[in-house]
Amino acid sequence: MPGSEQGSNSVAGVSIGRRGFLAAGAGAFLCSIGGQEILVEKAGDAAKADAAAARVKKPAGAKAKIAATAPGTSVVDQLEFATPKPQPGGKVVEYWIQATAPLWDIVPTRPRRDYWHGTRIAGPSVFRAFAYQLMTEGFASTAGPAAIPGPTLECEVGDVLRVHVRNGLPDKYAQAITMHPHGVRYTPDYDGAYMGDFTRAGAYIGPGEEFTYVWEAVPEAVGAWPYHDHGPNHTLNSMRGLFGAIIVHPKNGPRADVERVLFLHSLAPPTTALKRVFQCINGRAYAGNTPTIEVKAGQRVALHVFGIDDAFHDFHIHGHRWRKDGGNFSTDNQTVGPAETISVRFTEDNPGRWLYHCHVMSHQDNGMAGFYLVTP
Ligand SMILES: [Cu+2]
Repeated sequence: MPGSEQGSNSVAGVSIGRRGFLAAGAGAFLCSIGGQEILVEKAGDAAKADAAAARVKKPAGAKAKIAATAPGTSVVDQLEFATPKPQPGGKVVEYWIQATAPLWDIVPTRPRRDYWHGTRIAGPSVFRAFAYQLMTEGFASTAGPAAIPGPTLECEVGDVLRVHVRNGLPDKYAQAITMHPHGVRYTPDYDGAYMGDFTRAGAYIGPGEEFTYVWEAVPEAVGAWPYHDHGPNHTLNSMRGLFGAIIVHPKNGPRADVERVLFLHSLAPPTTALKRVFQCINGRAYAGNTPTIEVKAGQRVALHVFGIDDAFHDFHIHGHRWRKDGGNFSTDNQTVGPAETISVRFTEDNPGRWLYHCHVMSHQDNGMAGFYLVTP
């Protein structure tokens, strides 16, 4: 019963009728693109959403000011903002990142295999993802694969993140994209959220265009946060891979010896045009395909776990426990909702091969699981 756990009478915040509700139960979702609503409910509908997104033109006010004639315009739309600078002792941390559209294998082992249950997984498992790719300075060349999740952006309190984003989507998938951060401080220019007539410069990066976001690592931003596309087609694009992590470290603070980001999300037929839903960790499904985390006894471990679809997941790791939210009580199974992060921290003391997985049964059985290996 793939995807049946996603039943809801509201998809992407929009109420839909009974027919839509039933479709949503099968993993559908509603994209609102340039005022047009598209229910992406079956394989191939993503192409319709892409075509609609390609027709969304750059709003007139996008380059500088919001058009004063836009209905509902407000004084807030005419505000101008200074570009943030690092705090004394802080630095500018720069990244160059390109959005592109790689073919992505959800179950790359051959034969496709679930190494937890020791079973074969029937194919196919390759789909057209959208992903952020790390580039070298000035977009000179690629610095890593286009991957799910995208590059992890790291800095310390007092720093400023300067993130240069290029829309490198191939012509067939050409449409505006953005990068919207959580957690860090930003002005409306660097929000990266498309808003029709009220769109600012960083909220519409057209095909072939570049934009530089400038975000502040304020003290309250310590922790791990997601970033994701928030352009005209953000629902579909976030579901198919345009997301990644930001980690803000305390200034000169102690760091974990092993730090990993784990994104919990589904890849369902409306997104992938594949036959079935895969429940994924970092774009892969089933232990042996999902990240295998290797740790030594005595190391300080930080696992940042994100929900990044429209379901609630939880994170369970065998043989371990941690303080929930840094409080007085321990847990070994913690819930994580959409665009929420939990940071699981402990000092490793239990060698062996362990499972980690979402404890929603239909998720764990459809691939949301992995191995955690501790050497003495
Ligand atoms: Cu789950």
